[in-house]
Amino acid sequence: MIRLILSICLLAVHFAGHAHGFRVGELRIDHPYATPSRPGVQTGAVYFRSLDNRGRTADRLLSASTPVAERVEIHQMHMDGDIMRMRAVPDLELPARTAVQMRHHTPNGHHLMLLNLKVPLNDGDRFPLTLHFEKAGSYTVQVWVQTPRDADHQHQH
Ligand SMILES: [Cu+2]
Repeated sequence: MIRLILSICLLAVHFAGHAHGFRVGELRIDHPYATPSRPGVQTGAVYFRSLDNRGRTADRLLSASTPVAERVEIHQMHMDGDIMRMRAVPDLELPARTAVQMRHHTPNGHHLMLLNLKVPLNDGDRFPLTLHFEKAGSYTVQVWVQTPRDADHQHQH
């Protein structure tokens, strides 16, 4: 019974229309999406509209995993002169009462990098992604594959 209640809470998808979201304890994971992969390219990127910690204590995203890729890295954008680049970071701090930006290529923003894709990601696909949080534990979200409106950037490393 407890387990049933728990799964109903965790599965609460409370966004209508073209967005979806998940709650894990005090964390709100708003609209996880991935850009379609390009032919011959073995990497993909997952963004969230936001990752919001509404609790009074900080948490941390430690890692992530998905059946569609061999490995997932946490990446952060940074400016290198005039060029926006990305680097892998060991984890992502989620301060109390703070929404972390994980939108498409915001300066200093984060995203999750999918390395060695096992299948191509096509517009309209959905795939599971398991997030491992230090305090909130592990939680699986559904990622929507879609082309963002400002998709004129190339994803470069
Ligand atoms: Cu990246």
